[in-house]
Amino acid sequence: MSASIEIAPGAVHYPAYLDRVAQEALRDDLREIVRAAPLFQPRMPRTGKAFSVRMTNCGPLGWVSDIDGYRYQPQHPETGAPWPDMPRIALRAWAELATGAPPPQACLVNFYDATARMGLHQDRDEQDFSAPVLSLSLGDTCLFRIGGTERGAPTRSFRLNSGDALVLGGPSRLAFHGVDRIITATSTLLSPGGRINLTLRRVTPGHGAASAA
Ligand code: MD3
Ligand code: FE
Repeated sequence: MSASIEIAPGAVHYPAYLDRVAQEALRDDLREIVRAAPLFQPRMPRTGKAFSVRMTNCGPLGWVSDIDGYRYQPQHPETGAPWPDMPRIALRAWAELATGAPPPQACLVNFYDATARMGLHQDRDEQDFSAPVLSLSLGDTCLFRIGGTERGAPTRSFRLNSGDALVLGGPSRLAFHGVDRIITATSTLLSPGGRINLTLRRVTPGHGAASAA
């Protein structure tokens, strides 16, 4: 396994966790996932303002956002079909990096073009926060920002490169975070460029001692 760096308490960065062959395999799996579960444009609750990021999901549950709110649901919001299975490479990363956590239930897949970004937010739509969130990055590098558990706390910026994994557990599970920008032409994995991020999450409490360690 690659070396890891704790960038904040409970936030562990694994640069180049996936080698090029694994990145290509995951990219090809995602092509099939998007065929089965087309990208959709999430919208902000209440205002209906469109996100700049397009999304899809895989796994038993998917995260969706529309004028009515944020939620997890078992079907695609437009096709009504169940979400496709999670890629094996993503499940393997969870088994290896989210040690002891119960199985992931949702894998949100975010697609960034050169101008997309994601504002500072917390991930708190899950019923249980004891499992970490696992992020896998593919394609162009992004400048990502992480702060504390209160919005006003100081933030720090890091680059996430293609193949990097990031595990957000412990005190960082509820940290504010966002993507300030994509740094174009930093990877040849995706044509015509852009970035894909997968976040694997546990949504409901697991059973037994699953959240230990
Ligand atoms: C989770 N995605 O989908 S992933 C999201 O790169 C999201 O697409 C970003 O935020 C992306 O909700 C960032 C990495 C990340 C970083 C910090 C976190 C996920 C986190 C802190 C707490 C929980
Ligand atoms: Fe998030």
